[in-house]
Parts: sequence; structure tokens; C-alpha cells
Amino acid sequence: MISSIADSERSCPWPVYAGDDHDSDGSPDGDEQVGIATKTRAKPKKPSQFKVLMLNDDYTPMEFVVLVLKRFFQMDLEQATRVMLHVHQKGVGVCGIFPYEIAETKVNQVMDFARQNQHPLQCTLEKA
Ligand code: TYC
Repeated sequence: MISSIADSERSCPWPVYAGDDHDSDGSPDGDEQVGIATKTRAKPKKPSQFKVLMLNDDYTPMEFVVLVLKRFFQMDLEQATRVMLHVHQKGVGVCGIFPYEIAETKVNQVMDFARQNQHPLQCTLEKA
């Protein structure tokens, strides 16, 4: 509410004071810059990163895991074989680190592809 308008010119019959940025229901009336942050962050937050993890199981063929790592994580045969063997021996391994949405998409792609081929391969996310 602009307080310089004379009482008679205003549609509301009650007095309005400078700094009154609330309607009778107590909510801000929208014409004051209430709650608008104008300060720029000194340090903009970079989007948080997520690890895509591959889990071992007893049934998925090694060749299929290698194919997955090549197809969805752009690894060459040597890299993919190394990561697959690491998962096979240790139980879990990192396929890559990505912003949340990309990591989530990769997990879904791997899980869908494994399901389509009837393999129990599991893939998950973990905050990096
Ligand atoms: N352990 C599986 C086998 O012996 C191979 C395998 C490796 C499966 C990595 C899953 O994420 C995996 N056939």
C-alpha cells in the first residue's frame, strides 16, 4: 500500500502507515518488496555430485556388465573390464560421478536395460 495517497483516495477506509505491508488477513499485500532477497551470494553453490555405483551379483554375465559400462558410461573395453572385475571382486564399484539428474538417468537406463535382458544387475546413487 502506498502511504502518500490521501485517505479519501484510497478504497480502504482504515489508515495505512508506511511500512504496513500486510493486508487485514495478515498476509503481505504484494506491493512491498517483502521477502525478495537482493543480496548476491558471495559463493554460488555448485550442483552436488552423485556417484553411480554398480553392485555385484552371482548371475549377471561379466560380458553384460562390460557392455553396460561401455554403452552408458562411455568406457572403452579395457576400462569397462577393469571396473567390472573390481565390482566382481569387491562387491561394489563406481561407474562415474555426475550431477543428480544425470546420475539418476544413468541408474534408470542401466536398470531398464538389465531388466529387459532378465539380469538382476543393480545400480544405485550415492552422494559424492
Ligand atoms: N559376479 C558376476 C559373475 O560372476 C559378474 C558381475 C560383475 C555381476 C559385476 C555384476 O556388477 C557386476 N557372473
